[in-house]
Amino acid sequence: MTADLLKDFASALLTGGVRIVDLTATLSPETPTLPLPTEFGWGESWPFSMETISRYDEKGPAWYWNNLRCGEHTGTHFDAPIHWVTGKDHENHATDTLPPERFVAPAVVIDAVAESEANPDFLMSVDFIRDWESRHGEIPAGAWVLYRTDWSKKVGTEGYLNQHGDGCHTPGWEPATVAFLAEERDIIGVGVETVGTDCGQASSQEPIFPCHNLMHGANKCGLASLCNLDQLPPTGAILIAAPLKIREGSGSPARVLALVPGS
Ligand code: 23J
Ligand code: MN
Repeated sequence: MTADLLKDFASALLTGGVRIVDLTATLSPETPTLPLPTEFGWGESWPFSMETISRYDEKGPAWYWNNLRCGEHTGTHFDAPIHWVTGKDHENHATDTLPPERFVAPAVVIDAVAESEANPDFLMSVDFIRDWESRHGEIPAGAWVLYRTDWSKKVGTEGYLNQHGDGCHTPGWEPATVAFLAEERDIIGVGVETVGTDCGQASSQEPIFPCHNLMHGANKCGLASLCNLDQLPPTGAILIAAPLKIREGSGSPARVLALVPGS
């Protein structure tokens, strides 16, 4: 049975019956990193940088390779539960110990493009999710919830971080919504197109950074800086999203792929 399923899957991959959508942004020195408020003395994440060791030259006549440097939470990346203080006592909560079953899972896509365009501080409510469920069915346990804003299309413009004197203005969640998803839907985690899984003004929400606080507190994961969510169906995609196996890592840049029904 299972062997037949994988055989059918292999042929669907070959014939285009299953398509792969890359949800990963290109990592470069221009990749935006999270600007946290500066007034509290909080540490800063290094941006991505790359230094060539050799490129078929005197440092290595037949080989090209680079040294890399970046924060764990740079570009399209995975947040492990250990990332937040509320998740610090879970078992298998870091990049090297998370069960790999979490890395292959179904995804639902909730479209909030119009709302985010009209209001960059849009916060998704529980009612918004319930309305989505009335059209597409209940979010299944063990699924990723992807928050579509088309915000990834703003990368390279001021509008992406949308930073003003009072901080960033990007969409996110009402605290009750992440509590609902974590407790009443038992999802794997949430994925967003913005630089982090919380809204731009999350340092003034209660609790601060509610998505990080409540999701990681419930041993759930996160995905940030996704792109191409506009190419996914509302239900029916399978996500492959795995962090690097960094010992006691809190997260890492990840290659995130979606399998979707093809022709
Ligand atoms: C640390 C503190 C606040 C936030 C974040 C990290 C992230 O967004 C992240 O990448 O995990 S909001
Ligand atoms: Mn992160």
